[in-house]
Amino acid sequence: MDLEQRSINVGKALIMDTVRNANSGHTGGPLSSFDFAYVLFKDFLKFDPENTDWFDRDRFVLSIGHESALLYTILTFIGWLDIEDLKSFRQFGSKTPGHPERGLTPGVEATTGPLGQGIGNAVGMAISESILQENFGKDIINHYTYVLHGDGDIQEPVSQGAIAIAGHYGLGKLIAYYDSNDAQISGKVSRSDSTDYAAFYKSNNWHVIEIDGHDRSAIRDALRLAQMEISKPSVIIGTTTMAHGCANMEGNHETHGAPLPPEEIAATKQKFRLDPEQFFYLPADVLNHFREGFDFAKQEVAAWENSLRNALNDSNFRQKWDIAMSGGVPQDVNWPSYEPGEMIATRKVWGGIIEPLADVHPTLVGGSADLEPSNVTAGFAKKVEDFNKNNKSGRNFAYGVREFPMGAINNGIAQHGGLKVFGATFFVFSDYERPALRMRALQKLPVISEYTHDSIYVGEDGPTHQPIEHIMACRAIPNLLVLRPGDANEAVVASKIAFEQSELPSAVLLTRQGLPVLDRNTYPSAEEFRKGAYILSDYDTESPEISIFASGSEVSLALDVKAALKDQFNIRVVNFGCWELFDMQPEDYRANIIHDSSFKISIEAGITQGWEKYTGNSILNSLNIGINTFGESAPGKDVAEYFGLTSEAITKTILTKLDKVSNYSK
Ligand SMILES: Cc1ncc(C[n+]2csc(CCOP(=O)(O)OP(=O)(O)O)c2C)c(N)n1
Ligand SMILES: [Mg+2]
Repeated sequence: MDLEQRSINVGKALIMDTVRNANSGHTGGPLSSFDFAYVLFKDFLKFDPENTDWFDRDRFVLSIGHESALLYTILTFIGWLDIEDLKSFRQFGSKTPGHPERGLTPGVEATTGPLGQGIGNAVGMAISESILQENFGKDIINHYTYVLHGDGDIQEPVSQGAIAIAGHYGLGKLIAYYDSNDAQISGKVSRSDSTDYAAFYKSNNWHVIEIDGHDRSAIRDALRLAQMEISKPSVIIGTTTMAHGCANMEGNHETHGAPLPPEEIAATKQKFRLDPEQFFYLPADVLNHFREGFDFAKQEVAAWENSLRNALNDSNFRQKWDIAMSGGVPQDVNWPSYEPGEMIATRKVWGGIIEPLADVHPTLVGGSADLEPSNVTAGFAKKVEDFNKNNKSGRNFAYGVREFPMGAINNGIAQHGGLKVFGATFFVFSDYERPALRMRALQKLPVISEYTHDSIYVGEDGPTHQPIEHIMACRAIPNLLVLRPGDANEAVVASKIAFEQSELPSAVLLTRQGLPVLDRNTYPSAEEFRKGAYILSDYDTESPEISIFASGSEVSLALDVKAALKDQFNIRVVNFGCWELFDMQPEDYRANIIHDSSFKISIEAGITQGWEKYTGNSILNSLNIGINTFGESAPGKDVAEYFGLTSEAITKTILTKLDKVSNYSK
């Protein structure tokens, strides 16, 4: 048996042992993809064996995240993990969690497991490579992005949207491998699918190569062909067999998500000419064989480091490189500011932010899911031009009506590093992007969502387009900053906060309708928004009676309510635009805002559920004003009136409530 076949057998035995030892995990798929993964990592993938973070490494995404045992085995061959890690597969605190987690395991580029999104991530990485190469030249940025996917990934529509974009953009250095093993959890793929995926990929402008996925020389030829095709992304569709190589269970879909029975493992090891009594066996001859290209890799890295040192002598290059690598915002941005007295829709501010930012931030990218005029990204698009197959230096993405692919792609851009990225749509369609929001929050990727049309003030488009539960649904995602500024100057601050993040993703919620620009001579600076909640207008006397917490368009409404009730009550108005930032403030700051004996009222044009966190839920001492049903189709003002979101209606609600409260207390 040649050393390569022996190495493959040893790798497959490691996978079987790893899953068996954990008594949990996936075996069948890793065995069907192993031939490809082995060839890719041993002979094609460019990486620095001594530095997982080398910037010009080829990227590899395991979209089929349940095949984690496959990836961990390969990472053990490389030396980034060891046998002890494989022995603690799926255990608490290990570097080998159930599904690959970026940031936890060296060599894992993307957290995967929710099928389909990894393909979008890879598309984002390939876009990044292309744009960064335009900026920094081929000596510095020149790598491939590989993605391994299965039947489940390609059935998820998010992948199909990302594939369409990749083909449209002509991402020639993106190479996918489809492990087509005709098995998924519930049986044969034909139970649920009769799509011709070769034709599908072709129609999406991909270069398609079909091979026997267990023929390693065919895999090598296909990878070379894929690398040579530079005008289109390539997919290698490998026809494979589930649990390939197993003694008795080859082809059995039940091997998908389970350890193999010990007898089957023993029989398979025997078939592989390995000792069935030996577990976690990884001999030196196999390791040395796998690592025979490492010396060459180290030379390649040294040459690259030399090129970078030379390039950094040029101050223009250095400046751009520093901005790209820092992930921050340059100092010299000409941020807009707005005068009191005007009515300005906060979405209008977005254009005023990203356009001057684009002037001084060469690696700022982003776009809208076909709502360019509404999201006010058209000026940006005109200024930086569309990225497409004929214009790799374009920095605007015309995503089309593809919110979820947009989200997954933007996550990939952030995973790659080097670009600052935003994606825009209507707030109501954040639902369509939500699974990507969750994955970016989980991975701490500082991607920005600009969500406009943030409430029922959308108006005539009606309940389908009016966000109701969305703001709370976003707040429910850990790590996600949900920023709802109250006027144009706060919208500038909220956007700055979003662009400054190095770890936290954000959703910037902006209005369709005009809002009064607050007079900052009367009120504290808009920079106070950074605290998440701040006192906009305090009690006028020592006896606190009512405090009102409001966000976004309801902030100026709260000020109107205060004005209407000022003769009867002593009222504090708190601008409560970002819960997450507020929760990060020191305790005494938070206590000052929340913990007094005032009657607490929240006002927000969305569901009230959740505000009790700050107002308390005492019937006697709190009131949550909002909308707990779906919206209505009518002009925004009329809808607001219908839901009682006017100063008159709120004043009445408060008076009625306080009247009842005083009756209870009697
Ligand atoms: C979005 C999503 N839905 C469902 C699952 C649960 N799940 C994990 S693997 C799998 C089947 C995948 O089949 P395939 O990609 O062919 O993997 P193979 O059985 O070949 O390993 C499913 C439904 C998931 N991980 N992600
Ligand atoms: Mg499958």
